[in-house]
Amino acid sequence: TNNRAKWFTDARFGMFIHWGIYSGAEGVWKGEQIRHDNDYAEWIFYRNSIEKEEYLSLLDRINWNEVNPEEWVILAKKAGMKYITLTAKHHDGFALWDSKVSDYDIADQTKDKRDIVAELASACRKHGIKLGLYYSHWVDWAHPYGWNHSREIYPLTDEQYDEYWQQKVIPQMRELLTNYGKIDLIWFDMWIHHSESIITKDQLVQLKSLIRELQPQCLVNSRLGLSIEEDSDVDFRTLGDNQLGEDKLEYPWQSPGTVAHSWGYHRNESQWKSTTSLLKALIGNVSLNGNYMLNIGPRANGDVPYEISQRLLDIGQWLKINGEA
Ligand code: JFZ
Repeated sequence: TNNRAKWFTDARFGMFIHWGIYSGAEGVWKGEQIRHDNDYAEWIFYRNSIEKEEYLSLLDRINWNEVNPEEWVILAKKAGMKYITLTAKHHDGFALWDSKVSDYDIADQTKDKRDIVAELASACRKHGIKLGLYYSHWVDWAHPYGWNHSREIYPLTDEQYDEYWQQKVIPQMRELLTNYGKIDLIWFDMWIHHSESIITKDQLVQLKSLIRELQPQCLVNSRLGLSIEEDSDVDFRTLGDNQLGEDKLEYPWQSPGTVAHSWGYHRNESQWKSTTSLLKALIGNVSLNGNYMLNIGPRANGDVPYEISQRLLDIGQWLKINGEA
């Protein structure tokens, strides 16, 4: 463990936010549900083979007068959470900030040139919440050479993949680490080891070095694709989705969890975990020196579903009465 991660292990409880174009689809495209057993709502672009340009039409479902990232921060505070991780770019490749790298970003696609990363960053600073950004580095469905699952049928060359890497990933990460003040953590998402993928170790090391160069205090999670065991310079380990801790570990770690099933908002969600089971997950992890990062999937207008906000407020109440403070 290094000093960088001290705030993280002290924090224990965080908020994950999956919000993006997919939030407007709510898990349904042209009357059809997600075409897959695993119906994560944020996968609709890929699962239902939506065209890149047509996907943007979902932006019309966002009422921009109502979208206010500060409300997410206020909810996190009330829940007793100490940090937030927002999907700055999920697998759909769409950037929630003003990216100059491509026009597949929120500022270029909205009238008032909104920049959700900037808005969230200033709200976090105002309320004393640490800021994390999720960046899908491995998977990108919008870039012609970004990885997606059909690449098993139409494989990319290493040169093409590196073109995606050098022309999109590296410059976008540079933007995020340069234009938004202090970033407390970057949350990458690659659930296999790099040796099983088109990504090379050199590319991952390049990315990690960029972070260390531009923001030496910024934490990096193990889903970068280098394992924490082989590369102790990764700051904390992310367990599998909804996988809780079972043992104390040598290094800082975290479980990402959902209140229901999907990460992005899905209108037909039915299996809600009880407040008690969420609290047990948090307490169990904390008892093993781990963290719990609980997801909210706001609606297109930014509203947090009642089923989620209610549970978060209940957890915050419990922590206030029974927690350390
Ligand atoms: C990934 C994403 O595909 C998903 O949309 C969401 O963002 C989630 C937090 O991360 O999905 C995963 C990643 C890792 C595992 C399972 C699903 N895993 O390690 O078990």
